[in-house]
Amino acid sequence: MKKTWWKESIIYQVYPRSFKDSNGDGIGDIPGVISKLDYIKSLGVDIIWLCPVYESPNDDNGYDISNYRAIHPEFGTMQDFDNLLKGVHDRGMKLIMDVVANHTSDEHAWFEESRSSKDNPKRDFYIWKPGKDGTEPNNWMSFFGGKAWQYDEQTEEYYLHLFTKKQPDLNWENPEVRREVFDQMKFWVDKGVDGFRLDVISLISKRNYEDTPYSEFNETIAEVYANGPRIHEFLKEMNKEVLANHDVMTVGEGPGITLENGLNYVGDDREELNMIFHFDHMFIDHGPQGKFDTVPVDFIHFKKVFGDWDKKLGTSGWNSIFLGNHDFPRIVSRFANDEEYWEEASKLLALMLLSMRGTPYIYQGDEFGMTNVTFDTIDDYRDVETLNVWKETQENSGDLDKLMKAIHWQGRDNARTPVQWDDSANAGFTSGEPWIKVNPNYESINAKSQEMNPRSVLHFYRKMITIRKTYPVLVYGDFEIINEDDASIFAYYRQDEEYHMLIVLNFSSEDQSFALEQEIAKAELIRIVSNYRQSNEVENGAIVLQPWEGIMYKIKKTN
Ligand code: TEU
Ligand code: CA
Repeated sequence: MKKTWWKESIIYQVYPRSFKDSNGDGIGDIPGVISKLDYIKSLGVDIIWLCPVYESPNDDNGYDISNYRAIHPEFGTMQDFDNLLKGVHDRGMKLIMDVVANHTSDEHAWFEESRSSKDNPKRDFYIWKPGKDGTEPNNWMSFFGGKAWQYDEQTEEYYLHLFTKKQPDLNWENPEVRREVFDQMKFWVDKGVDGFRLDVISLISKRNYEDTPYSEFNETIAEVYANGPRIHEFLKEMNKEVLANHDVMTVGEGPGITLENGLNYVGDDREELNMIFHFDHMFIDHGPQGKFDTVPVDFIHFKKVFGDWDKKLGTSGWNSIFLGNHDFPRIVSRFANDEEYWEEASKLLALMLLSMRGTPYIYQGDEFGMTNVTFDTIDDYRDVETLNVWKETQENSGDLDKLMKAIHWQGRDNARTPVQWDDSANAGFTSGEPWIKVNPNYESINAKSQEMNPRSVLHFYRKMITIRKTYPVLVYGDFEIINEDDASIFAYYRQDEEYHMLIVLNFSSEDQSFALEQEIAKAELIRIVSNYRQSNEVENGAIVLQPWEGIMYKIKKTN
């Protein structure tokens, strides 16, 4: 297996709008990020992934770009960006940009030209179709509710938008479009950025526009919207035009990428991407009607997702390890316990995230256990996906109480409340009125108080990061799940020529006994780390794990 820096790195994701406000307008900004670079560095992470900071009308918080080469004034100036990049590099870290190239904003100059007339030279930059029998060209649906086609009066045709109607999809079939996208990527490479996170890159090549049969939305994504016929050709072209000859990394966001085709994106011999984010564990609690139709997480399936993907990508490609981001609930609320065992459970997830094979991604605030939020009224929500589903449900006289509960579980704003820096007003995020309310639990959960407590979640993350850097087996070593059918314990080995590690994680609020395999029971086990002050000893070949306890052992090799 080839060894490289991005396999050995730990990535920290910054959603700048919610990170730190420097000028009191209530919106996080680039100078705010700069002011926290020492903090980020102190975690021990290597790379910062910066969510979009480009010019944008903010229909989808910057994932609707109106100018790829300009910084949104609410985030600062290009000079601020240059200072940020320098600050990151001066501290020995790297920075990757978020590229949103499946679609632009409808306020991008290209789209304004494109929609102006059928013979405009930019017409073919987007996907325009005449209606069929007086209605949409086909039955495609938007990820954010409603039809994926918008009728435009001006030229009496429909354009495709897989996300909101203010996010028209680019036509990647057009070589001019690809050249423009690659050119703006080169612009950032020339500035010295160290790579890219590529938004919904699995969707850029479209299938034909006949009606495509679909059933359940999540499956439909893979079969209808993602993995289109020219996807690999486009990615190879991007690699050749932008990435080759630069030491930059890529991670492609891949809704619809499956176990069967994942390696086609990241295989060592493919010359496409370095890593992808697949969604098999992110959609795990989505029911037949999608994310707001929540079903319980099937824990055995959850483990299997990690096992299966490691088998596919672990050695002939590379995996990324993440449990959440700006689109999903807070990880401790979703996969663990944010009440009685909040502290243990937050640490347990750190232990998991940082002991698997693949590059780990930490989302801002998770390093000190930020949780979901439960706003009582829809007026406090900001996310376009949440607001759209609310409106739709209202129009159809659906059950709004039920929906509100689902929003509390699944809404994207759970991850977007401001980072809780301290226990002062607005959690130290802003001196003004924050664009979205702060989670009221900031007085007990915040970075400052944990900074002062050596036993805090925050210090545990630092410890786990140090441990990952100390034992390369945690990066490259084989990953093997031990007790696939255990409904409470996630246990696995990491192993190379030098080391053999055992990780046991109790994902339940009860004591659980874990029986060691015979061979292992005979060996000497050295406890490297645990999230409890006091752990039980191995007795009669078994360990009794306390609620949400996680332990990593080094197994002494005997010859
Ligand atoms: O997300 C893509 C994606 O698949 C999401 O729509 C995801 O399914 C959804 O958020 C789950 O609720 C990316 C960005 O990460 C997201 O913030 C953008 O809104 C979206 O693309 C459109 O650019
Ligand atoms: Ca600001």
